[in-house]
Amino acid sequence: MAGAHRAISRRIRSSGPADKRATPGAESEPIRVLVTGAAGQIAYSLLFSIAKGDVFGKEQPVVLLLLDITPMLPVLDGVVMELQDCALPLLREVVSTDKEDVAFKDLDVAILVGSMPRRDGMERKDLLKANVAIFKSQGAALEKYAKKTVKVLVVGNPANTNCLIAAKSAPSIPKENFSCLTRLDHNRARSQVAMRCGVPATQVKNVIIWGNHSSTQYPDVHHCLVNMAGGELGCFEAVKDDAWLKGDFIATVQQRGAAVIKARKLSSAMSAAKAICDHMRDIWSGTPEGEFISMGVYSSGNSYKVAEDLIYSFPVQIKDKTWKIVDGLAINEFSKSKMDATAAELIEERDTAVAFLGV
Ligand code: NAX
Repeated sequence: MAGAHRAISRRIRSSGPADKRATPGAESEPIRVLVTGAAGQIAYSLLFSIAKGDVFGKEQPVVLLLLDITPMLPVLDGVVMELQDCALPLLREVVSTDKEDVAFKDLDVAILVGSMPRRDGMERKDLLKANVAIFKSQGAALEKYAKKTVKVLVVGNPANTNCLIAAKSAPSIPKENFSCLTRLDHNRARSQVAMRCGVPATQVKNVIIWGNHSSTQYPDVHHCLVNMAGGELGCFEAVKDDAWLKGDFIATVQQRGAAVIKARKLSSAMSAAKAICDHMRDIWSGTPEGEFISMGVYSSGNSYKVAEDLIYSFPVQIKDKTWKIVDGLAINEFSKSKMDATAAELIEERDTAVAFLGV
């Protein structure tokens, strides 16, 4: 019976010497990577990529810490067995637990996927309240147990506000170490443009997701470049359909999550896991020269007049594990109004969430 399952942490070590033979040069210290919601569907798509070196590099050993709630521990056991059965050279240890003090200990990276899902009949406020409690507790655990250099990526929805609450609950960890996932929206926008132009997604760069990871987000292609017909074209010139770019394209990206749920009867998981890998790989190794990507980061000090003290998605470049918002991009009236609308939603969400903090 799931509820009667022991709420303990379990450690499974992979064999050391054979691993070293299989991976020449893999002598560096393993990094400790936490994934929460580890028994869920996104984690199921994500863990293999992390464990095989797609995120932190092919020579970086990892210890995986897997956190889920107590009733999910038996499911987590199955995930651990599968990770073992992959026989991966970089995976040095797997720890599965329902305890925050075990899961958050000495972390280099925290990927916070688990959150309270919306249930039928649940008010938005009640959902926010439940998630404030989770991310306040996990922020406090980061503060108490993780390394101060830990990089924290929040995926669980509402991702921006959950990230803000976690950061506020970990005052001794730099705010710059926190970010939330809007890379899935970014990849969706990139792919939509690529399909329209008949080129691979790699030929499209510098789309921007502004604001909240919600249907108010603004996918902006005014600075996007498409490599086609032997040169680099601005997106509007490449697509040759302004009405689509200003209408259906934006709506498609904003509502893509709902469209996937309608078709699959489950929310995005494979594409979410891929986006998490892209996001964390870029934090770890940097963004390509001349390119920017989207992620939710602290708005304080931004040059776009977005309100302070929000986790808002901006175009960023990353070097030496440090992100910087890309400044000075021209913003027209069309863009400004959409950036303001998504900021207004985030302000309201933040104010409601912060009111719950003291409760
Ligand atoms: P699942 O319901 O499959 O898995 C979530 C897991 O989290 C469950 O195993 C659950 O037991 C666990 N969990 C719940 N509370 C927890 C807690 N306090 N500590 C640790 N684990 C806990 O959901 P899945 O499809 O994996 O989605 C996870 C989250 O990602 C959801 O909140 C979802 O809305 C969000 N998403 C965010 C995206 C983004 O771009 N920011 C895109 C994909 C996804 O929709």
